[in-house]
Amino acid sequence: IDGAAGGVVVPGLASKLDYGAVRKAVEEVLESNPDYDDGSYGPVLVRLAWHAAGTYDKATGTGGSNGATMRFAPESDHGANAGLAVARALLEPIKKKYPGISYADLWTLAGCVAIESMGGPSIPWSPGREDKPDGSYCPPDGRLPDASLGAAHIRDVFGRMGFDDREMVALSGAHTLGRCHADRSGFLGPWTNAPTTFSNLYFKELTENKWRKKRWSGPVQYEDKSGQLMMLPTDMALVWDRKFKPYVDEYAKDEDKFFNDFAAAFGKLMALGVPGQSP
Ligand code: HIF
Repeated sequence: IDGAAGGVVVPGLASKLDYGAVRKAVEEVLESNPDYDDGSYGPVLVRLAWHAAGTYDKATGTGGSNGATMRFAPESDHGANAGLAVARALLEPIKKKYPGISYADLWTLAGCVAIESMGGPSIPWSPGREDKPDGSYCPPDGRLPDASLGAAHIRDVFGRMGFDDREMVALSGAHTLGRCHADRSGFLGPWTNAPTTFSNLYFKELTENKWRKKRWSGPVQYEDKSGQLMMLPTDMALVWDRKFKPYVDEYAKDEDKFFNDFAAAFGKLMALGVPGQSP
């Protein structure tokens, strides 16, 4: 990670920022509340980083993590961002302690640190994001994916950001982390039995477990025989689509390959729209 070690001079700032210290501060909050979900804030920090970045539109160069516009309405109130106030509040004391880091850098760095701390690969990340001053810079609603749709929608949304099929499947492996909350998205439950460990378990569950529609009054989602694990329609689309499926199989078999491809794709996601870093 560029800038991870020692002090780095940030353009426009007189002081040096110790990104190593910021990383350490993030690590310290991850398991600071054993009663939160599965005992780690890691997954919701990964979701914050990705929702900040995933609004990017390659064609117009709008959206993306640069700006940290999710601090403001209307983006903070977009349905897709329900529950992320928890993650933003968690990072507030770190921002106070290290005011030289932008929110946009802090949110994306925190997501990367969370992945690494939960056992994942090291994600390429560089500072350089600047915060926008108000909500007039927010991207329009509807740029983040709708979990009730299928393969065509996944390609629309991630293609708009500039990802190919392999990258889309690699990224999807992040759903090995965390869970769905009825009061945030309407969906319910974790994808794996190890939701605070980064691994290729999501792909193993997708290919080796049996999935059926859950019978309940909530939105369409899939469950395994135990009824404890879940998949979203967009997750099932990866095994139902004949072009996505070979990558799912590959990552289920080869965790090293998944880690390599994931690190590159997630690093690319974090860099979208960032001056000097975006492809
Ligand atoms: Fe998620 N995702 N995601 N996601 N996501 C949820 C939770 C997490 C989609 C929908 C949902 C990605 C892609 C997609 C994480 C990380 C990533 C939830 C549940 C939904 C509905 C929210 C809640 O109720 O709390 C869709 C439709 C995606 C496109 C296919 C990324 C690849 C997998 C880009 C990604 O990195 C993480 C982590 C969580 C868990 C959050 C938590 O609080 O535990």
